[in-house]
Amino acid sequence: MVTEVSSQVLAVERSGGVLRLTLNRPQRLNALDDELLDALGAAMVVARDDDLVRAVLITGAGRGFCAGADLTGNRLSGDGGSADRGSAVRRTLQRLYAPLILGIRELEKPVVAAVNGVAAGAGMSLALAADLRVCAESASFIQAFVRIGLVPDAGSSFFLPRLVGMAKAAELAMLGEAVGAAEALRIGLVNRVVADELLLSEGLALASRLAEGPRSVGLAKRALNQSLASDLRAQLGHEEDLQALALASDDAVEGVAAFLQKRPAEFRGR
Ligand code: T3D
Repeated sequence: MVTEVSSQVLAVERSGGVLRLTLNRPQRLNALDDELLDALGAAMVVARDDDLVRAVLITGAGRGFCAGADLTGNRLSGDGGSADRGSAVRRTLQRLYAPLILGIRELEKPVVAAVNGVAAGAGMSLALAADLRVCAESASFIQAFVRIGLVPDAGSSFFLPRLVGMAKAAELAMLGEAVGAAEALRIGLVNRVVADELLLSEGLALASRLAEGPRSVGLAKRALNQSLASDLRAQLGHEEDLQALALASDDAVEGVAAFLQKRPAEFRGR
């Protein structure tokens, strides 16, 4: 068990190769205050540095996944002038949100979000930053920013058009309407929808399966990240580089040997 980075607001447990992060402020639908953002950032560093961690599962305690920034914090609701609030928010986005979102995307291990309830504002951004999303039938997604006069942040304006296309992204960001699980699946926001009571077991099963995968899972994530900023010629070059890295891994040797010996491969993630 990894317990060092567990805190009251974030439960961190490792079972097998999966690091499970449970946002734990259920009375506020797991809204993000600085303590929770700090804890999430620290957990992503553990995920990166601990070789025993080969996949991450993010979920929420209680009936919500994450209701975005904690609006009871001073930054957004405080008495200071708008310039003060603006610079306080900018500092927080730079210091806490950007490292977290980059930490998820740059982690060369798969991240699964098991969305158990409402994912709103930056809570939706957190879910969108994951590689795969499995959600409960009762889950919903809200670009809540516009409802309170803010713009999408924490990566939502990056991920949304790439996941659902520009027209749908504009609709979600500008109207701020809730998207239910079935619609989220239809438009490509999530990978799977499961019955509420099966969410955790299905999320863990998916993360465990990924954790048992080869080193090339992480390299595939790097390839997909690179493709977001590449033209075809550049991406073909990235694929050459990554294939050379994959071929140098023990897992590629094992994968080919297992195929030839007609047995299941046993990957070690290196
Ligand atoms: O500096 C920065 O951090 C900048 C970054 C900004 C990024 C953002 O995320 S901006 C967007 C912030 N989030 C929102 O605007 C969403 C606010 N919440 C809601 O609109 C609704 O709660 C939901 C639609 C998500 C769910 O509605 P419902 O009816 O299921 O639940 P509820 O009754 O509204 O909420 C339950 C409790 O959680 C309630 O507390 P109470 O009255 O029982 O004591 C509510 O106040 C609390 N809660 C919900 N969201 C937040 C929250 N408390 C603090 N911050 C929240 N975001």
